[in-house]
Amino acid sequence: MSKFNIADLNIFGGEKTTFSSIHAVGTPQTPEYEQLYQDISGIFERNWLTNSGPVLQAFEQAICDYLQVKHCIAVCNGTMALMLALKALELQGEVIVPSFTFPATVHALEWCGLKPVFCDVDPRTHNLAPHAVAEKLTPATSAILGVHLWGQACAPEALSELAQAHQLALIYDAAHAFACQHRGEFIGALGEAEVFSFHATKLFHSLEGGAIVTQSDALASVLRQLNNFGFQDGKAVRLGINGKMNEISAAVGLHNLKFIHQIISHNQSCYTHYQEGLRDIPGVRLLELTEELNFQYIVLEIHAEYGLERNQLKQILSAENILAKPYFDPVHLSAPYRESSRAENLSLPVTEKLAQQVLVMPTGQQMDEKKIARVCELISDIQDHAGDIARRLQAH
Ligand code: T4K
Repeated sequence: MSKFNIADLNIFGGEKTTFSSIHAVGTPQTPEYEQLYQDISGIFERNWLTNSGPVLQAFEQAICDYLQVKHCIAVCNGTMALMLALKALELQGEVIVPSFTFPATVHALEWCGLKPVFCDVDPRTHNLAPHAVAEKLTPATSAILGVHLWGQACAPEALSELAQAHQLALIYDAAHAFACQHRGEFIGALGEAEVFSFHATKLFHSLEGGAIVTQSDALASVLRQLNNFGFQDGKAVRLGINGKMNEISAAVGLHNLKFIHQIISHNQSCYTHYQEGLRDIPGVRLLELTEELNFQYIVLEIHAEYGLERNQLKQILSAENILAKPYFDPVHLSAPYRESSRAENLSLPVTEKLAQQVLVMPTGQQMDEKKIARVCELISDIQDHAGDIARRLQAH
């Protein structure tokens, strides 16, 4: 029997928080420093710090070997990787993209002079709904930019069929999907190109970083030029940019890759503990992850039956040092887009609803079975007293 008392909640002046230190979504995985320091001092001893150095080359090869892809072009971040992929494909006109994503997916299109056409998602997977994509096609459509949200493959069979039937390029923002599989194969070889983020908050990171992977020799060669000022043999042959990853980031990435199975297996067990702990709580849906994924995002939907709104729950948890995140605000409703022709009279009901419901929970090294049980018990106790809590929050 739980000894829960509303007055003990920190938000109402309770003296103790559930955790004495912060447990947040996105806390970086910490590598085993000693080995990493040796790798980094080697970089300074060689005095070769960037511009396709030996560590960068080893990192790219390691990614190719791991994902079983032909080419990997490592870059300074995932956003740059997206822009380079879009530029290399020489796209024009409109690109169909979800609005339920991190803004970088859509910003990359605008930075490349492309028009984002926002599309709704499937309420079950949170990924682009292929039937909705089909409805957005126009003669100006040049590509589909799918996002493997939360690491789940974004309907690749249906989107590939659509792309082929309409001669469209198909690219994937795989920022969440490093080491995730679809039908037994690593995500990385789908579409023309796939783009990863290796940002510090990702389960596999290089501090900042990203990569474009592709099976196409021709595309890889263009990408390598674009990523390095358009240079080929020291001469600018294209309008390139500087998207290069430095040696230290590559060393961190190479180092972290050694621990990837350990990290994923821990995250998978965290997911299972959340699954067990949240199973019987009315109004809480844990996004079901059915394939071999990296389990870096524990995604809850808070429905009306819970008795409190998602933001209220977030606020209460936050006061208990549990920093859950309400990813993502619909991009079409954000300042750069909402008053533009991109979002005029646009309604994306699933996206807009999910944006009110989704709450991503802390996972990774900082969490274990006991801590997750405490978090789930708290979410359950709050639900049991939702009416009283809502009244007190209003009076607060
Ligand atoms: N496409 C998609 C679908 C993406 O999700 C992203 C990035 C991209 C493209 C672009 O890739 P990059 O250009 O970023 O490589 C974070 C990340 O900054 C962002 O990379 C990521 N997606 C997004 C999902 O999460 P915010 O705005 O949530 O970051 P922030 O600073 O609020 O940090 C999140 C949490 O992590 C906080 O609770 C604090 C914690 N944290 C963060 C950092 C940086 C730490 O504990 N330590 C740290 O060093 O975007």
